[in-house]
Amino acid sequence: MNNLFELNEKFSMPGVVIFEKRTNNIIDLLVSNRYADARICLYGGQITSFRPINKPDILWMSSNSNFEVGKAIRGGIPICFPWFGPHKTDNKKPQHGFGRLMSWDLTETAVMPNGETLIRLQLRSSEATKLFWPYNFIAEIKVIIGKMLKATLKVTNTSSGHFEYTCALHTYYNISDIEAITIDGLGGASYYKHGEPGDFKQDSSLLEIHKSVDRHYHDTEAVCIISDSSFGRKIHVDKSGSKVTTVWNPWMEGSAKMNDMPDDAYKTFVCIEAVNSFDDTVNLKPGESHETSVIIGMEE
Ligand code: TA6
Repeated sequence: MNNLFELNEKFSMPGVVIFEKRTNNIIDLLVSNRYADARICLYGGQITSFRPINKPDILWMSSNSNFEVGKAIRGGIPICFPWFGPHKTDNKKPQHGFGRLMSWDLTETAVMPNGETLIRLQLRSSEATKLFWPYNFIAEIKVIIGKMLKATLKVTNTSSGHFEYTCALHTYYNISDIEAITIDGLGGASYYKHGEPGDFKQDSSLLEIHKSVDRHYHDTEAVCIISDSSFGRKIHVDKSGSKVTTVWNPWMEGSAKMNDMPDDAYKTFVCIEAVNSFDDTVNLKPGESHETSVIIGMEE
């Protein structure tokens, strides 16, 4: 359903959930409760804003992002599915899969007993998804907006045979200055570098970023903490169902090459991603499901 009138009739909740149309018929769902404000774009099933009351956004959004069918939204929490990164064998297929390039159906909006808001979105296999991937599946994004933001991608195999997929909750965090933050949690973890052979290890307990970084830390389920003294906050990044954590920042040259972000955008975001890929690819038998979650919160 992608009709503003029908969405309002069926899913709006006065004072809590409303809908807003962007250009190109793309619809956003806006949540407001006693803990936070949030915005979710039905295109891509992408959370683009999570703002605890009276605080700067925890998620970063590019001011130059496309909001156009066929193009990815730059910022928030893109859902990479059913593959992470380039397709393994066919470079004509979209980077990071088709999940972020399709409209997701809203299936539920609800207020929880503690005042948190629950939102569910679904993407089911269709002729359109089978152009890219031959399997039957149901993918669901469950979002809980409270003091913390909890986002879960649940994938169920509804095919008659087994399939495997890779995925990521590719979260962009809003920071004051990339050179002023530290990331705690990955000390001692091993990582692959994007596009470079070998296995590396982070010896220091804190990660500081002073050049482009594209690292896939493996065998880690650790909580990461982004300490941002200028913003006077620590962002807690917890996850489950994922053993790979990717850290990405494209730096100056990379930002300048991407026409959907300002040239100096790299200064104000860092991606810390909950990933299933490499040695943590998901294999599902018929009827089985897997859940990949992030739990994001703030300490002052
Ligand atoms: O997750 C890191 C990464 O795969 C990088 O290699 C970088 O390309 C980034 O994602 C962004 O990808 P995108 O397709 O959104 O430009």
